[in-house]
Amino acid sequence: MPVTLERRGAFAVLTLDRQEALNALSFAIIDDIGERLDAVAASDARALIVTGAGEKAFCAGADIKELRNRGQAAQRRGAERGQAVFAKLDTLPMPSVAVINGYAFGGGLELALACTFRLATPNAKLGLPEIKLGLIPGYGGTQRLPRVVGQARALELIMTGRTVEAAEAERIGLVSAIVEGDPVDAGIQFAETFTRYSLPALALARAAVQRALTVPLHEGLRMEADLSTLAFQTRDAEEGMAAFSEKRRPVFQDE
Ligand code: CO8
Repeated sequence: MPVTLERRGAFAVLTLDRQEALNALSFAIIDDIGERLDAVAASDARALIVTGAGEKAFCAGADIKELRNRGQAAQRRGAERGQAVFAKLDTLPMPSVAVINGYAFGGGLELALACTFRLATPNAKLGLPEIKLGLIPGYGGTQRLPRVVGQARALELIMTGRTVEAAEAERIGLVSAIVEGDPVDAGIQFAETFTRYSLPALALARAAVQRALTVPLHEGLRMEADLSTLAFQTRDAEEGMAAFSEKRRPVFQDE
């Protein structure tokens, strides 16, 4: 199976496994990812880990061989389909962590950019090299990369198509950390730093931050007031504040 979805304890693990093509994204694989993400959304997993099978690649991007000789309408539908599938990550009820364990180019980096967090193994190499093919990113890269690393860096990376090594990716905030060892274990270890918190509170925090760069400040502040008021209305907020007063660890129920 080129896309597998497994359960590891409280976590869902989605693995791209098409190693002969460095886990490149055929259109069929994009559809598979969409189906797996729907299954994750309906599950009680506390976080999703996304990674690539094998030692070499997270994902080398869209399947270049498939992109050729297609009409304009088909190209547009392809880009919109990829964008729609990756956008499912924005609205998953649980956070997602991409563990970039090798090449993450083009659509591969765009998949990682759609995840809530990104980690890199020391051999990771990241980039949006579409310009070298006479193309530009089409699965969200021109929109998500500047939101993560800023406009100037995004322009430079997209217009040169250059490769970013793991250390630079960490320095510019493209990944949160460089991790050693088994990628899935590393992703789970990272996710465990926040997944004991209330899932609704995590989702509200993520929704608020996601909108910070897309709306004017006054609207963002109003939306923050709305969402933080919603957080107050959860039972978990009551539990969290009670636990503080009673000097004990809170037990959140995701309610
Ligand atoms: N698509 C298809 N096959 C690929 C891809 C790819 N993106 N990347 C690697 N492969 C295949 C190779 O063709 C090769 O297969 P074969 O053995 O049959 O020739 C196999 O994987 C191994 O690859 P290499 O021999 O090239 O391995 P190297 O270790 O020498 O090089 C690289 C690794 C540097 C990653 C190199 O493979 C490479 O440059 N790959 C292409 C990277 C790239 O340009 N990615 C961006 C693609 S465009 C994109 O993602 C656009 C997204 C939006 C599109 C919207 C459209 C609707």
